[in-house]
Amino acid sequence: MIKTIATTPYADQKMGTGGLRKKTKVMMQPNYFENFIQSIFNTVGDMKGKVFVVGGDGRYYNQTAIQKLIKMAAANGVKKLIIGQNGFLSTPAGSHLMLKNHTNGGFILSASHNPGGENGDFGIKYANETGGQVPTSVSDKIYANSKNISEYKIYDAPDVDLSKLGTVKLGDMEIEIIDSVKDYVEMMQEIFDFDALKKLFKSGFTMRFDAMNAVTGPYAIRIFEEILGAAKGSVTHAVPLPDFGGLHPDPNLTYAKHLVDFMFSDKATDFAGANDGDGDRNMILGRSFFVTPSDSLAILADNYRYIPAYKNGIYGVAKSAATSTAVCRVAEKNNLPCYVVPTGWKYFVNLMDSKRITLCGEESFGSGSSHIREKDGIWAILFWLSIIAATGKSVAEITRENWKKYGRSYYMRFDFEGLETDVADKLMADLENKLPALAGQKFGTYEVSEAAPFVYNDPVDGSVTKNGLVIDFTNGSKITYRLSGTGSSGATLRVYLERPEYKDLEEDTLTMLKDLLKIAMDVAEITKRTGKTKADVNT
Ligand code: G16
Repeated sequence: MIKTIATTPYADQKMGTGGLRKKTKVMMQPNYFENFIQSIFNTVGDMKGKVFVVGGDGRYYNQTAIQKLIKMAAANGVKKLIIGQNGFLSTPAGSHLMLKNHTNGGFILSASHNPGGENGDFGIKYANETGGQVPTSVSDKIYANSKNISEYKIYDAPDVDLSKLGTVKLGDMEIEIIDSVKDYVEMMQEIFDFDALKKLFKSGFTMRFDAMNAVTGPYAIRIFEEILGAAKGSVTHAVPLPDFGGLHPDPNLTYAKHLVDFMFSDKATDFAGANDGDGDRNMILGRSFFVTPSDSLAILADNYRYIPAYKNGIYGVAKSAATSTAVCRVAEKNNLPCYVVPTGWKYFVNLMDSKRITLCGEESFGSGSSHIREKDGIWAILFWLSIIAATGKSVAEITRENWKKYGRSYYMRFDFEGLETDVADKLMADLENKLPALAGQKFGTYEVSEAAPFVYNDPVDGSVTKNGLVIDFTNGSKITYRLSGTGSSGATLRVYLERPEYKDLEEDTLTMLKDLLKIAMDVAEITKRTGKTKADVNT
C-alpha cells in the first residue's frame, strides 16, 4: 500500500562538492532522508518508466536508508531499481552500471572518505543519466524543493531481502539484485591487458592494497588476488565494516599512515595502493616512495599508450584548479588540450561527454577516465600496475623519469580543520578583497604575477562557476585557497601549494615549500583568524 506522509522541511539539504553529506545522526532525524529523496523525485518529475541504480559503501545506516529508498521509489512510480547484492556498490561500479544499462541515474549512499559509524558521517551521491553526479543547476533545484516539501510517498511493505541475486517486485516496481563486483571486473578486463598483469605477479611482483575496511575489499580480492594472482593476503582491511573498523577511509598521508609506514619499512612490497570509503579515490606508493595525486595524473597521461583502451589516442586531459600543473606540462608536450575545472568530479562530465577529454584527475586522490563518469580507485591502481608491467620499472623510477622529462611540481595541501563557519567565510571574503592589490607585490624571492578568484566557464553548457582564490607568482609557483565542500560540520580551509622546478628534482617537499607556506599563512592571516599555527592535515 502506498502511504503519503506529511513532513516539514529541513533547511540544510544543500549538496556540497559530492552530494549531501551530514553527520549520521543528522541523517537519522525523522523524515530527513525521506525529505531529501522525495525532493529529488519531485525535481525529476514524472517517475514512470524510470530506472535507477542503487548501492552504498556499507557504512552505518546504509541498510536502513536503502530500504527506505526502495519503498519510496516504488511509491513514486519508478519502473526498476538495479541494486548491488546486500546493498553494496562502489561509486565507480555504480557509475558503470548506470551507463551500461542506459538508466536514468542512481544513488550511491556514501559520505565517501569521511569516517562512518553512528557518530561518523553519512551521505547520498545522486547521479543522472550521464552516470555522473548532477550539476549545480540540478542540485539547486533539489535544494529549493527540499525547502518547501510538505509530504513524501512511501510503500508500506516489509523490507526487501537484498541478499539473494535475481529479480523481485515491490508493487509494480522491479528490483534486480546483482553481483556488485562482476560487471565492474568485466569492464576492467576490457580496459587493461590482464594477461600482462598476470605475468607481472607470476614474476614475483608484490603488492599491498588497503581497502580501509570499506567497499572495495571484495572488488580488490576478486581482481588482484583471484584473477591476477597477487599473493593471498595482498588485500588488507578487506571486509567492509559499518564503522570502517575505526579507520578514517581517506587514502592520504595522514589517514593511511599505517600503509605509508609499511611502505617505508623493510617489509615493504613493490607497490601499494589504497582506496577510500566508496572506492573512487586512490593513493599510490612504491618502496619508500609516495606519489602525489598530481604527479600520478601526469604519469598516467604520459603513459596512456600502454593501456589497450587508450593506445590509439586520447582526446585530452583535465585537472581541477587546485591540482598541480604537472599534467598540463605533459599535455602541452604531447599536443593535447588540458582543461582546468573547479574542484568536483561533476565538472569533468561535460568534457567527457563532449569528447574533449579522456583522462582527468584531482589533487584529492582522484583520477579516472571516460570509461565512467566518476573517479575510479581500482582503475588507477590497475593503470599503474600496467605501466610497471610494460616498462619493468619501479614506482620511484617511473616518477623520477617523469620529473626529468617534464620538471617536478613540489606540491602539498594543508588542511585547517574544524573552523567556525563564520571565521572561515570571513577569512575567504577578506582575502578575496585583498587580491587585486597583491599583483606585483614581492615576498622575499616570490613576486605575485596575478591574484584572482578561480572562475570556470564551462565550454559545453556555458555555466559559470567560481571556486577558490588563486595567487600566481612569476616563478610559476601558486597558492590556492578554498573551503572544503565535503565536510559535515564546521569548515575546513584547504591551502594548496605548488612550486615547479626543472633542476633540483630530489629535494624535500616541505623544505621546498617552506617560504610559500609562510606567505600563504601570512597573506590570509590564518593564525590570527583561526588560532592555528599549523595545519591539521598535510598531504
Ligand atoms: C569529492 C568530489 C571530488 C573533490 C573532493 C574534494 O570527492 O567528487 O571531485 O575533489 O570531493 O572535495 P573538497 O575539497 O570540497 O572536500 P569524494 O571522494 O569525497 O566524493
